[in-house]
Amino acid sequence: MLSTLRVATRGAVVARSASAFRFQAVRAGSTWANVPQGPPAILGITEAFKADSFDKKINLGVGAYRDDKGKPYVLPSVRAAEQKVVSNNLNKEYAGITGVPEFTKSAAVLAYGKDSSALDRLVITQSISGTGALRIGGAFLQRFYPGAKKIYIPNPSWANHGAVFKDSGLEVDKYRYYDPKSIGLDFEGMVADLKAAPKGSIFLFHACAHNPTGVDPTPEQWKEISAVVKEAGHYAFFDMAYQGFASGDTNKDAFAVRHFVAEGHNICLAQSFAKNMGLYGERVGAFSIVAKDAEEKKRIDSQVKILVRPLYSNPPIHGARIAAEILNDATLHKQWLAEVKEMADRIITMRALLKDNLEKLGSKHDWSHITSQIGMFAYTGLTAAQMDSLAKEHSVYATKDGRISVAGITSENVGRLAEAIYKVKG
Ligand code: PLA
Repeated sequence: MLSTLRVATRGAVVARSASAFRFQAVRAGSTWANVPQGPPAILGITEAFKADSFDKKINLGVGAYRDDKGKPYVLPSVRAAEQKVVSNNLNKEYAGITGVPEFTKSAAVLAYGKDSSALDRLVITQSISGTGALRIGGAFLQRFYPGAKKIYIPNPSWANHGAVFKDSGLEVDKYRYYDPKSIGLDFEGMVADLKAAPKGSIFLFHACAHNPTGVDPTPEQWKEISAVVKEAGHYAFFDMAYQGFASGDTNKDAFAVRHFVAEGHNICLAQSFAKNMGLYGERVGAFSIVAKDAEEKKRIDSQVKILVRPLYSNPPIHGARIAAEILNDATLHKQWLAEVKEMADRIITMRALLKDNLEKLGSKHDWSHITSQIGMFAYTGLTAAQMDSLAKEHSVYATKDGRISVAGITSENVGRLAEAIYKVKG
């Protein structure tokens, strides 16, 4: 087989140079000869950033919090909790399939609220951070959702949502969300799309700090969305990757989730502790489903375990133990909430500074969306070509959709960033 291939290749390249011929021959002879080159993912931005030798380069690609010196930040509450975990001298045995119970119990309380009716009928499993939670959810819906195996995600959405759900075997469609003209929520379009979808459709909602737009529905709008979802018999899947990051208050940011549950929606939820605890690489998250009652909970729980076991057997323990220490220790919990608020506040300050700097430079554009948007990102409205110029001419790296991670802006680099944006956009 291989030699036939080589012969065929040889015949086809007679007229080409010897080096082209050798390359072809090697490619055709390899098992992976047909693997196509894919486009770089978000981490490709970090690679381009690292390869840039300019000392004032700025990386606003990935949504990772930086302190005002531009350095990765480990929360003091996390350091303290980690010390406690280490000094407890625990063993390294496997966790159960659904993870560290002290963690999942407290993660549920953080999301749903301590008095939530959902807590007694909640199926919850620890997950490989938010992405893993979404993937377990996608797989569960693919296997058991009684209606169409299709999920509607906002347009735009976090770039990975489509891929996660497609790889889970769901069809992916979009609903209107962002209006580039008003640089705000297309609430009417969103509601119209919710109403137009076939009854019993699955909808993904960003619980707070929508990525990439930083545009969230107001509490009043959430109430209306909940009513429309109920009327249509749709199923709500919440992705809460930024609890605390939007407002600085974990309760406020959980409004949509808690309102839906109070209104009788038996939602499912993906939680991440990457951003609000800065546990990015520890991969701490949870996936939960609100069941109808204890009997249903038992059945769902058994199937979640059957789903997780062949995926990764059971989750890592270290990060979950850290998060559990913080959530279950009153003093550490309080300290952590103050630190979340501090991070959210620094981001808000950087938004204001960026806008001020652009205005001082004489930019005639309306930059008010930079301060009205919330969460980690600013959706600048810059085109892919302008983002390219930012990278090539100004060593400012961010995603092509015009999203910049405000968490990467500092008092020192904000001036240069504003100048760069002003130069490419005016
Ligand atoms: N959901 C949303 C909306 C997100 O923005 C992210 C992360 C996740 C889930 C998953 O995060 P986790 O698996 O680390 O918990 N988005 C980041 C990182 C911050 C990334 O793309 O990987 C972003 O830069 O968009």
